[in-house]
Amino acid sequence: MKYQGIIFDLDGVICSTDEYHYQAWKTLADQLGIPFDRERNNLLRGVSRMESLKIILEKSERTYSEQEKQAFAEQKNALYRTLLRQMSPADLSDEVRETLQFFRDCGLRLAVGSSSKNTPFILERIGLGDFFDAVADGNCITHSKPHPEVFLKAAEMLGLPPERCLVVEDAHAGVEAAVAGGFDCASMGDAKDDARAKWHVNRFSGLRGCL
Ligand code: B16
Ligand code: MG
Repeated sequence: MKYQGIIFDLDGVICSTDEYHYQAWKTLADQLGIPFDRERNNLLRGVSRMESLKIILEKSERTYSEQEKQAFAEQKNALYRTLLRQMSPADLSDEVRETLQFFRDCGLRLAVGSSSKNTPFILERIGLGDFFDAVADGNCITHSKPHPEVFLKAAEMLGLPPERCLVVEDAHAGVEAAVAGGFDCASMGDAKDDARAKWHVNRFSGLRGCL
């Protein structure tokens, strides 16, 4: 088997917190009178919180101080975390749970590679707090996707070189990060047709065909 490990993006791959991100950013954008819709929300996939805010504020007619930007990001995150509290193990689909177990039974080492600083909280909510062999997230990196740092960190934590790991992503920024780090990438969801990915899957269970 070519791969000895798999590194999964979190939002949009393991679970769907993308809708909560959208609702929280939409509330902030409406309050500031900035146009924001689901199409624009797609640009925020995989990028950090402050980068996301920067993209939203590009459509603003005025500029904001660093202090105001920090306050906006904190406000968004507080609302986002309130929404995340609704999540429970029922938000992890049977398909994802069974496919993860299949990979584990194959002897693969499994990791999360996410830009989100809320990763530990989300994994806890969906009942995967202790499941992964390694978790690299927004709390342990200085460069967000499309920089490869988070995936390189995850591979290092797994004790594997990039060429032995498959990265699974739903964001173009994430596919770019994986390729830049020397990983094969399986893309799905919003990034499914990204030509830089080696594999293109319609659904999570389709990842079994990448081994
Ligand atoms: P937070 P992923 C990313 O997670 C999200 O896709 C992206 O929309 C979000 O801005 C980023 O996490 C930071 O999240 O505000 O929770 O730190 O897709 O890399 O798992
Ligand atoms: Mg994602």
